Amino acid sequence: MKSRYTSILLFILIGMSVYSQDFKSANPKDIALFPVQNEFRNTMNLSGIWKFKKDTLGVGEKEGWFNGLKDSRSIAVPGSWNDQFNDSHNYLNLAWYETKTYIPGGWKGEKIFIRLGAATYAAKLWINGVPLGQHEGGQIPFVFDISSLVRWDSSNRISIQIENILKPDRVAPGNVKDGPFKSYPSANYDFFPYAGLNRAVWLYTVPKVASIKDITIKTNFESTTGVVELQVEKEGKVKNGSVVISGAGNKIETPFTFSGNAGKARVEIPNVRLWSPEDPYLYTVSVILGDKNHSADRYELETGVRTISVTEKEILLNGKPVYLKGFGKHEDFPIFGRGTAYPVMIKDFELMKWTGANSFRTSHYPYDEEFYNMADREGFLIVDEIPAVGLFFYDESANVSRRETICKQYIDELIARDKNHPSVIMWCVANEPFAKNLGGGGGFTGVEKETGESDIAIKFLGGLIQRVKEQDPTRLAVLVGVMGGPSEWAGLSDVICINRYWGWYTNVGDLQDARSYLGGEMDMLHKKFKKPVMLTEFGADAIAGMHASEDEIYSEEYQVKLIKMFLDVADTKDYVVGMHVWSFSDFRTGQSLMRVGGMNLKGVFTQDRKPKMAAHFLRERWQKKIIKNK
Ligand code: BDP
Repeated sequence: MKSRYTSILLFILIGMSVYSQDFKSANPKDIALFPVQNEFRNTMNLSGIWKFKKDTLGVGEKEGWFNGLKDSRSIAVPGSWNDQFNDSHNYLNLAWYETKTYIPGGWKGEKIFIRLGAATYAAKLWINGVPLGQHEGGQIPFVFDISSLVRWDSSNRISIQIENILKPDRVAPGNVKDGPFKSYPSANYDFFPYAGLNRAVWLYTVPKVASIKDITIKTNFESTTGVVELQVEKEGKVKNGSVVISGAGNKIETPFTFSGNAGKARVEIPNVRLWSPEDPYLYTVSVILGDKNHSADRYELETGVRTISVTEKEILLNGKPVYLKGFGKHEDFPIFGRGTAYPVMIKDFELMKWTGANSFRTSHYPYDEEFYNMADREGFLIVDEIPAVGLFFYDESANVSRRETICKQYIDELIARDKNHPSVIMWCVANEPFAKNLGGGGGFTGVEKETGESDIAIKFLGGLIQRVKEQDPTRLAVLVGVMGGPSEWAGLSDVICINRYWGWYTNVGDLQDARSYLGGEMDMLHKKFKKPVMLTEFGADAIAGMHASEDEIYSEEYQVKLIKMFLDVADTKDYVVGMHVWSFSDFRTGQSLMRVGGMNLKGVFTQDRKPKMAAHFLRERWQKKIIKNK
């Protein structure tokens, strides 16, 4: 009897493993090159109206919903599903998306890929009913080769199963027992866990015989000569290639040969025009595979020549001190949720420029690729953050190491995707990793040491910083420390990045005391680590239209006064390299007594981008200087 059960169990287990093997995991390297249209490559953007169905009972996979969604409703892609309907705001469980498309006949003989810009949080993908791949991580693209599954004589069904179930062993985590943010839904972070196909889905081709897989560009300059070093990865039997860099009156062609699948080129640009916020000049870099007359593939991108480095007190852009003025942001807007909405993006850049800002942090996850293209063109400096918010270490070790594995995957994906953007100057590996006992601030309390929490955290966070540096030594690697957290964690960062809420969560309403705590703490951190300090968050909630003649929290006046106090204190410290106000605009959160109407109201603009008094104040203040006068 026993052996019969054992064999049934074995059978089920084998069945399960065979089944799960059908779904390949996405390879971070495959997202390196954004789909482009040129004489060798084709693209098709599948944005539009798709079919959608919630799978509340979790039966879709068993019932074969990938063979065609029945009784579905319509949904816009891209866009979070939560606010497109009247009954799904808090729904985070399984749901299915489906669309159908013909593939152009001209694509025959090419390699065909599907790229999902962001499926939040985890997705499984079927093409024409055949299981293809899966991906975990809600704000980073992933790619699969679909060439062998394409039908040419009928339309092709694309089925995607998505869920955003909040779990402690995910990143960002949710449903954490005793987590810091008590809200519904129970995310371990302070923004709404919007779910679904939040960015566009693309089909695209690359040439089958030989193609460019990846391009990594590193820039430098010596006197007036720019130095561009390229690493090119390819597939196929082509032996040589060339790179053409054009811009600022130059067109420089440099041939190179491959050793295996890797090729390298070094290009010198005379009288280089360096990239900076004041002059965000972009060169066009065109990589060609094969000979000029028999080329096999081509990929073109725009990039800037610039360097970034750090001293004890400064961030240097092209060897000159630069001061970061700007915001922590969110991708958030009514109805679309976290879905890409380019008019909103354009408006955000317009408003950031209007305030005189020159930078922003992609808190708390990577944004849509167009944000980075815009920042390159408009001269904004980006702190590019992986979706590692709400991390904690006082947990079962299996959960901690699962979160660590996912963070490493995010780093690989983010660097693969964003490494050629001159606007990206820092990689941020975590926002506010929590210690069990906040309140240390100046350093470890005995408790983290006793419980081993400090060792685990240092290994975890230090490992992430290290991974970034191995992959990209040309930029800064940072993490953002939480108020009251051990300073040793924040100290792992190239720039001491801290979020501080003196005058709001602590010393609420009392800006006098807040001022002295803030100044004292910044001095202590700089003295301890001998690194520049940046305030990555500070701010106060303000209800647009609420006014008060005396210091009263939630009034627009108090928000202005608090922001002014922070900026005034920072101006007296020669080691402060940047001030990012939290937040650019009001944004949706889970529901809690702290969040009236499920909104965080720390925006200096409202959610629909109307300026509060604080936005006018910043415009007055920031328009005055871009580079810190030393
Ligand atoms: C910090 C977080 C940010 C929150 C902010 C706040 O980094 O995501 O929205 O504080 O409380 O804890 O407003």
